[in-house]
Order: sequence, then structure tokens, then C-alpha cells
Amino acid sequence: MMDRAEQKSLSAEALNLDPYWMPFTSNRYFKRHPRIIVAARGAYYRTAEGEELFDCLSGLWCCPLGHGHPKIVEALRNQAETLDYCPSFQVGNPLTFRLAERVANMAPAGLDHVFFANSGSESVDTALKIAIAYHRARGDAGRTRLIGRERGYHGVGLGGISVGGMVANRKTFATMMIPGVDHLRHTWDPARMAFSRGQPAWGAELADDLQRLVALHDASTIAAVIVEPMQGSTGVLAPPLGYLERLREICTKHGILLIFDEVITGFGRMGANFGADRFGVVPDMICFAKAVTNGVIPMGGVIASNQIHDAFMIGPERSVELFHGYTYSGHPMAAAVGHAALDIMQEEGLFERVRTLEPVLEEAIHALRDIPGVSDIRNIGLAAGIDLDPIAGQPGLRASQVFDHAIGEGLLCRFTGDTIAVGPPFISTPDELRRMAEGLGKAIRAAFR
Ligand code: PXG
Repeated sequence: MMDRAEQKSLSAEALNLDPYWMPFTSNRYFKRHPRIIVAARGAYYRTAEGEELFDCLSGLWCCPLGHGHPKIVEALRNQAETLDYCPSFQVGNPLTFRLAERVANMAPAGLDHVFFANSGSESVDTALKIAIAYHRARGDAGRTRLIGRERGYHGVGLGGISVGGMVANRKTFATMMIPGVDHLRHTWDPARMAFSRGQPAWGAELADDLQRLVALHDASTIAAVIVEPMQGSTGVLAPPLGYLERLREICTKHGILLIFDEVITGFGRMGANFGADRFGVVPDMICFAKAVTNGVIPMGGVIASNQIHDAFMIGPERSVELFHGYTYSGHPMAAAVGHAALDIMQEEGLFERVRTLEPVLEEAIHALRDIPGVSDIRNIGLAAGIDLDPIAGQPGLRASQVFDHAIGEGLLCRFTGDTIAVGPPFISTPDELRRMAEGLGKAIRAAFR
């Protein structure tokens, strides 16, 4: 860890903040009120001012094993010395083959093929392209329509925003959207499911939206449906009981591919390998990213069913089966970190730990329900969302005030709109989860004072 003088040299006053155009950030506000993180260990960040902040969202859902894990540091160092890069086009390295095997082994039976990308957005665009190309490879090129869901987040690629359902990410780019996309309704209905613990009992029938789209367009025009098994970015919406099962049923009946975007739910967040395992529904493709490398080196990918993969393995042997891939697909540094991360998850029994922490988080977070201004609280796996009454005419301001107050409570939390989301590291202790919830409670009270 760095000493004080070194730390000060990284403080906001010592930096020119202007050149860096920050992503998904209010740049002008930030640069007048900068927050600089200089170090991280375990479940805590350290700011330039020396504050320790609990990592309430595991980075951006991507660092469930905590920061600075010695096994990951070692894997990085060794890999940088052994093979820092190698192309994945027409050559390969052993680590990436082994990681594909490992990821496929963790996925539900029948999903045995892994295509690597470098982010969630790339994994989504990859899955959508595979879906379209799959039908075409089978002589069913008329299946081009894609179906997403309101409030869905599938990254910021042009495919991802097209099937996504976040209005702010879509409205400016309307002319760039891919054509032929429909959306299912989102699954949140406060009148029927406010303050749900786990999966809401009502809402399976919302999946019948898909049946209506089939009736409208005919199944022969529909390539795929993409949903997050648990909607993360929109504020942690668990799937209603029976909903994913119903989607699966309709997709199977009509030859439509079902894609689960498991960029957040993959690798343990739901207390199982994938949301597919937790919810007992097997999709045709799974998108993953984030936790697979504990967020240390970017990596993402798509796990495809054997049926999808095998449909491409036709034509001359020397032909390229899928014209798609990235310079950094299957990057050996990412693969090395991926192995280390999966080792840690297994050795430290972290998915079981998530299952024991889930009721602790549930109790602690639902204890905030009577705070004036809290309109809903939901939780599933090691994740929870808290909705706050907005300030009239200024959406997002209330939650951003809570964010500021939470820093004073030693918490780095995440807000989107007027929702606070938490997805703490799997290595958190029950006490840390309780302290997090209490601190959030204080920050919410302060914002409504
Ligand atoms: N799919 C899902 C389900 C995601 O949650 C992406 C795709 C895109 O991943 P990349 O790696 O391209 O960012 C995501 C990303 C939040 C938050 O606060 C969520 C994400 C990213 C940043 C913040 O909930 N999810």
C-alpha cells in the first residue's frame, strides 16, 4: 500500500481532471466534487483523503472476490511473464481452451461451447449475431426479429441498446437502432409486489407477452428473446415465480432461441453458478462477463448450446464458420485471471457463502422499509434494490444525495434513477452487510431531512 505523500500526489488537486470524459457520469458535477479512489483491498476502497469505503456493489457488480486477492495478483504476474498476448484467430493458447472447458462445465448441461469477448456489451452483441446467423445456417433466414424487455440492460453496443429497455440509453440513438425489435413488458408491479423478498409470487402471466408477439409477427420471423434472469441495472428485479419457465416453454414451442444475459447473475451472484441454475430454466445461450475475472482484466463471452454451435459446423473445413471476433477474444491475461477467479470461488466455497448471506442481507435491507421516502425494497441472491420517492421535477437527485451521504457513512453505493442498488462482495461478513444496511438507512434519512 502507498504512503501518505504518494497518496496526496494522486488527490484531485494534483490532477488535471478535464481531459478525461467520464462514462455514465455527470462530468461537470464530478469535476467540481471529485472523488478519487487510490487503492483497494478486500471489500474496501481507499480514497485520496484516506477514507475507507465499503464496496457495496462489488465494483460495478464485477469484483465479488474483493480487491487485491493474492492468487489473482500472482496469476497476473506469472502470465505477463509467460505469454502476455497471443492472437485467437487461427492460433490458440492452452489457458483459453481450458477456461472455455471450465466455463462450459459450470454451465447447464448441453451448453458446451464458449465464444469469448471482452465485456458484457460485446457478449450481448455476439449472442444476437449468433442467433441471427444460426437460423440462417439452418436455412431459416427469415428469422430475424429480436425481442428484449422494458427496463432491460444489455450494455451499450448498438445491438444491446436496441434490445435494451432503458429509455435514457435509447432515445438519443433512435436512428442507430437495429430494426425489427420488440419488447416484452417489464415485470415490476408495485401494487402486487412491493417489498418482495426473493421471487414475487405474481407475474408469470407477463411472459404471455411473448405469445402475443408470436401471434402478431408469426414465430417464423422471430430469432431470439433476450432477458436478464434477474434485472440488475434497473434496480434488482427478481423474476416472478413461473415467469422464466413460461418464456422457455413459449420459445421451445416456436423454435425461438432464449438468451439469458447473465453478465450480473453469472458466477455466483444468485448463489449458484448461473441464474439458470438458481431459477431452474435452461436457455439456449448465456452471456457472461464481470465476475468471471473478478473484474480485474476485462473478459466476457457467450456460452452456446451444442445445437447452436453444431449448426455452424458445416461447409468446407477451411471456411470460417462465424465472421465475428475481437482482437482480445480469449486474451491469455484474462484467461489466467479467469482461472484464478474460478479457483478462488471453488476453494473458498463462495457460492455457498452467498446462499448463507442472502437471508442476512434480506433481513438487514428490509429493516429499512419504514423509513419515510422508501417506496420499495427487493432482494434476491446477494443483491437488493431500494426505491426512493423522487424530488419533484428532478429525477435521480434524491438517490444522488443518498450516494453523497453514504460516503460519509463509509459506503460506496450505486444509484440509478432514484434507486439504490447493492450487490456486496461474496467475501462480506454478516456484520458488514448489517453495517452497510444501517449506513444506507442513515444516508436515506439524511437525504429526506
Ligand atoms: N448486460 C448486463 C445484464 C449488464 O448488467 C452489460 C450487459 C454490459 O456490460 P459491459 O461490460 O459492457 O458494461 C451489463 C453491465 C449498474 C451497472 O450500476 C451495471 C452494468 C454496468 C455498469 C453499472 O447496475 N452492467
